[in-house]
Amino acid sequence: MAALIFNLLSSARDTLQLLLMQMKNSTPSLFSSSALLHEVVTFSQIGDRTVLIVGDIHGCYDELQELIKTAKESTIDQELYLVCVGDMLNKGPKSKKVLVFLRDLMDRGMASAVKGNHEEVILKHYSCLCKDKDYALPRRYTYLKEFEDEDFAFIKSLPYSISIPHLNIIIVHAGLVPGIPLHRQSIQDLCQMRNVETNIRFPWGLVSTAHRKPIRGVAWATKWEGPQHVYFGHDCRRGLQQLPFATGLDTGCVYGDKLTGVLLGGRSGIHTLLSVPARCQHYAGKQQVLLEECST
Ligand SMILES: [Mn+2]
Repeated sequence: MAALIFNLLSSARDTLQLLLMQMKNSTPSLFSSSALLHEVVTFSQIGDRTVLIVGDIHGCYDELQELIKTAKESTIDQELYLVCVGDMLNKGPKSKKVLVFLRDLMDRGMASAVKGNHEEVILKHYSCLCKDKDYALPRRYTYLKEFEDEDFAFIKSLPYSISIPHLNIIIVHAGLVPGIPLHRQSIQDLCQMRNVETNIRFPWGLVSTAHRKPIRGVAWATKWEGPQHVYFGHDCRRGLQQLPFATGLDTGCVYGDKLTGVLLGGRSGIHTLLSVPARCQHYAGKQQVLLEECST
């Protein structure tokens, strides 16, 4: 009898979780735009190249090039495989250059990237532009006028998570809710969460809830127990986060702090953090004032 009740409760839990996921994923259309939500990058794709995982770039093209240069000097492998944790675009000065650079690398099998919440916002504006050619882009997004349809198609094609099994790692933009399998994570949580709250006790254990704002709960990475190590961005207020099974790489380059990456694997089996300083404060935060581009 006890087993029957447990099975019924488990079945109810699964149904409830599925419904919640479907509700979350179906609310805004911009969160259901990717045909391939979760990408797996295999050893045959990377080979013995060293992997460089880079935090939120936000159009800081010069710092990205500087970080890649530093990475190449730090490893015996001259060819890197670049992985971006999302929010490659927006806020900073050279989003189009970052996009063109990444697309070229990906075309040549030398990079992968996940979508961040800023890529989602870009797709939302693109959707408005498609529906209404007179749609007025907000001032912060007027730079999108120089984007072609194929640029937007490229952004749309990016997955929400990348798993690299031979390194036992997962890359997402914002986070993962502990205890929920990857394919059942909400797309919104993958792109936007910062905290997690373990707040509902069911007979089978505790259930966690994700929060966008770090007001309730704790940093999700402190509750993540693996087995895969997760590399993520999105949380520049907390800066570099180094937990046993998670590393937060958003160190606020666009706000004038630094661009951080981690160098992994390769022939030397390297595992080291790297960072380069921002050339200037490119973006002033909540005032939403785009500062003058660096003169250097
Ligand atoms: Mn973000």
